[in-house]
Amino acid sequence: MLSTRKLTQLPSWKALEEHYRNIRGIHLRELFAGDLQRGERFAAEGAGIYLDYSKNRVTNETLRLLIRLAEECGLCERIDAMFRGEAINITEKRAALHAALRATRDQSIFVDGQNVVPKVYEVLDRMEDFVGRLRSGEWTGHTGKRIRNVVNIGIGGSDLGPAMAYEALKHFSARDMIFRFVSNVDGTDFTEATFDLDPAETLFIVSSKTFTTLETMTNAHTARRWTLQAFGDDHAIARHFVAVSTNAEEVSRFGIDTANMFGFWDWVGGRYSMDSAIGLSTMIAIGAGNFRAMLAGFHAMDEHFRTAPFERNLPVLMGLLTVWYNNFFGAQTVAVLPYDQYLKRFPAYLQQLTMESNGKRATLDGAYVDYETGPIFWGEPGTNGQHSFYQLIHQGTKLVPCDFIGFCRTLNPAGKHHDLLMANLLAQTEALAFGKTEDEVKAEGTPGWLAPHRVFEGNRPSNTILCERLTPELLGKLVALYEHSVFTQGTIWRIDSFDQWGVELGKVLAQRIIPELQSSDDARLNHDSSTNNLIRLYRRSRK
Ligand code: G6Q
Repeated sequence: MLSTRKLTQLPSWKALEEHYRNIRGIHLRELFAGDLQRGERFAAEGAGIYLDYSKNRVTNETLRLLIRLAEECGLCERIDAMFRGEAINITEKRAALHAALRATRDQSIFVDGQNVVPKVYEVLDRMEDFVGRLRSGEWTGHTGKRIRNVVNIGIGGSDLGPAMAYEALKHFSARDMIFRFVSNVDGTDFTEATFDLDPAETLFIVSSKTFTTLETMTNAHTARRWTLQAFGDDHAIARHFVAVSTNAEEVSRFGIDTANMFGFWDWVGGRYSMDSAIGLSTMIAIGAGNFRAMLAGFHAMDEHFRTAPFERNLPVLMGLLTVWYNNFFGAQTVAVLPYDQYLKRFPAYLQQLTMESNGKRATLDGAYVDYETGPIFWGEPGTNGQHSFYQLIHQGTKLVPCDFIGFCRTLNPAGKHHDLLMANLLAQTEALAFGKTEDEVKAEGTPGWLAPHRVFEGNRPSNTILCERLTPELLGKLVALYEHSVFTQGTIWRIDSFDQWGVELGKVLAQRIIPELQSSDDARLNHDSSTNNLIRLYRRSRK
């Protein structure tokens, strides 16, 4: 039951503080030596994903207290409220109902008294029809040529999910088509994405929930000009542009036929939208059947999160472990290390999901926190990272909890590659946990003066997320795992994980600076001396 006490005054928080003092000096070597079954016991499986969390600095007592913390913070009630469609995004007065996007057709989920599941399926069915026509060649460009290139124009939540999913599921994609993603307002992004494309074979998907975002609308207008330059005919727009948006009026003003607009709803947050119509490019790439399999994967993890007891609930366990290191060990970051080349964009995707959701300091009741909230998420695919930043994780002065993500079966069997890849993943988790003592180093014949440099302290925590194969279904499960872990953390920290006020100020200030860069009236500059000076230098250089 949710306590009204301050987080740091909760009995479980106090108990965790004391428990931390007892455990911080204990090495993972001791924990493993004291329990020969630890590797099997500190593990859980959910929706077909296996989580080994034994290489974390936790005991049974830690888990008991963390779960008590979740209970005292009302996690059960918050999960129910989310799945019931309550307006848990309180600062925007909205539900956070991404789970409805992957509900089964026969489910009923109500927002303001309306069952939203039929609407979700109506859009999915329309997407499927459009994708079928496009992939079969029935939908052609203005000159009758088949569409071979798809360019998604969007940013943030309307870009990162589709871009990540395309890379992650490339193995399943239509190999005779080209997919590009334009997000940055830097003209280079558009230019490089289109320089080798034939306009007659190119479809733009303008993906924007609001259809007013500066970057997306600037790129969309550039795409419009690029298309008109090729055909000199306004009618071409309807064949080469479709939209994904909630704003029909703006879509139509842009010149896109609203029959070719795919909608979603205000209860879908941008960074939680890759499984809505924002995933149109994904569906074109992998086909409707694979897209539905991805949704089924999301749903399976939703069900696991909603129903599994906390001690066996993967998102809850991962969320609580993040809180454990963030708030008690003072860890500042979490490294996400997928050992799969297809997941190269996954850390970037997670950066938005985690940091835009939990990088906040105001609580739900409008007070400021007196504890740390969301850590910095970062990472690179293995094994590349091993040859760069892993040095710091192994021997640096900072504690960096790591999530290792690996697959038992590769999509591209090539000799012994996969065994080498997975051996490296396992070796890294082992090295981080157990390290190498000075005695061991010296026993190898290392001279005394060099020994300190070759010692690995160990006791560096990691999760290992082990999956079968990187399929569309699995990707859905993996994303949902992190979505719900983020929600678990936000619930503990009592913040609204679904708003993003922190992106507003910079946008407003940019609007003021745009005309100032374009004018030469020095007298009108009224910023601080640094900003004024930089604006002047920029103007001078442009002359
Ligand atoms: C995500 C954010 C943000 C948003 C972009 C694009 O949760 O809300 O990243 O997705 O600003 O917004 P539009 O889709 O409205 O263009």
